[in-house]
Amino acid sequence: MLHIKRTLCLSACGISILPAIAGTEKQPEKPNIIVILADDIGYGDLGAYGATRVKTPNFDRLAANGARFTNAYAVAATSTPSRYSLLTGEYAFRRKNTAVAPGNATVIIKPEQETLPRTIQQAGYKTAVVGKWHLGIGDERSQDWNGYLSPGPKELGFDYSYIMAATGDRVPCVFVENQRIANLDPNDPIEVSYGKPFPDEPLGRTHPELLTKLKSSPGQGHLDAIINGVGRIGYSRGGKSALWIDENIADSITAKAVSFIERNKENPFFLYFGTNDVHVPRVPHPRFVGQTGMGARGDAIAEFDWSIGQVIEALERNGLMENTLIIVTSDNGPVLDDGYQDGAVKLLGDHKPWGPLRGGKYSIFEAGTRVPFIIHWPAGIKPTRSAALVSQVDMYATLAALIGQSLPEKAAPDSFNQLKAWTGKDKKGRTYVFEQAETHSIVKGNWKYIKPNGGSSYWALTETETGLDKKEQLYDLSKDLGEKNNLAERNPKKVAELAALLEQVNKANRTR
Ligand code: NG6
Ligand code: CA
Repeated sequence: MLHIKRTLCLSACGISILPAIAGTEKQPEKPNIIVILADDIGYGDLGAYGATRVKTPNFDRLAANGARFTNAYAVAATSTPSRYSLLTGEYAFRRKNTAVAPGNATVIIKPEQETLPRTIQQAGYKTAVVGKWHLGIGDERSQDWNGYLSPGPKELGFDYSYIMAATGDRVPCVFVENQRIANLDPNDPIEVSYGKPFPDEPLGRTHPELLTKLKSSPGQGHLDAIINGVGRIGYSRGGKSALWIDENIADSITAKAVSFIERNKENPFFLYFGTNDVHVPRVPHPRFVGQTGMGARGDAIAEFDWSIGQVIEALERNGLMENTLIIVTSDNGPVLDDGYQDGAVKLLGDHKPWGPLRGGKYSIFEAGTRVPFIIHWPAGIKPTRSAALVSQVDMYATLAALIGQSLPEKAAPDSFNQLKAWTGKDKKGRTYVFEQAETHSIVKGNWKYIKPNGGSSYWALTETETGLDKKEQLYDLSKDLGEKNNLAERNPKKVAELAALLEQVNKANRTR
């Protein structure tokens, strides 16, 4: 019924129906688009990518019936730059203030910039962001946590928003719905500070006995405000009725994702759903606790899979599964201890969050940015497994092409249309992938080149080999996926070629 209605509307409204996807007879109507962006889920964390101890049946089902990529990359090894690149089609290093943002950051993507949601919106879609945002909100003059926070998602092209401003471990610990804090009592306003603490508010560092849900890891901060028995980064006071309960975050945001789908079943929609799982603090709902025997991190993966299942059910209930394109991927690679003693290290056992790759979150090695990436779209994509080189920076140009929306000249400066790779017609994908962590790297063909960095704060966290950060590195990923054998000295020509390419990307303001 719904399908017929929409097709009729598309023709009656004079909107051109999508061109047939190459090689298929079908003429799909405009697909709904859902991007499910996990937080800190690694290459090896999900069943379809080799995990066995944690069960991810919902993800695996989408993977089995869709396109599954083995060489897919987030642009950066941390959240803010990764998400910036996905939503703008621009490498984050080109812009200031795109490193991991504090909870009171002002809006990082400027309203005058072109964005993926706005381009999709212009094609007649209803657009929403639900869950983790981490791209700042408001500006210096107008960031009023007790009022309307603008600019924000609306000004960037999202019709509806229900967001966590930054991360689970950063204040303010509240949901912001359509740019106002949800459930805020005007008689108990919230105050937020990343400078001075509020006098008389107990802090993690002064009142460790109040850290009842999770203890912070020694030397890793998370000792400022205490919310829900968990120490956070940053200070806040008041706003009690609006504070989230960590155990319920997945339920709350998943419910909002589902109700957006329900509200928009009669028109094309774009849902950008950033889960809080499996970022710290990991406090999954009690119904997941103990499910994996791997502690909070494993149980949070199970919770993540449950969220996917809820989205699938909502689509099926409304007959929308066939023509909804669902992407599931992650913002950066995995980390075990990211600041709380939650058992992730102790209970890991033989689970390999990073799969066969080296490094993890924060790292320029493969596990920092190579992530699970699947696309499920029965109407347009046959089940395939692809080793094509794909990057989240291409989501903008590719989705625009998919829905027949031309890109404004200034839009998506580093984004290429990879529709053929997405649909399995092109086995190669990009000619190269650019990655950003504490330094930059390029993957091209079999080769991975890492630019020397000269020492940086994050390197110390991820690498212990002395001097590695000062050397050029070159790995043959076809033989050495674990990046153990630095071949730079033996292959000066390859090093020169890739170093030159990297510099070219660096110097240009765009690569498209
Ligand atoms: C780090 C935090 C870490 C996490 C990360 C952001 C410390 C010591 N560590 O600075 O806990 O919040 O930032 O993660 O504060 S991300 O996935 O959002 O990029
Ligand atoms: Ca992340």
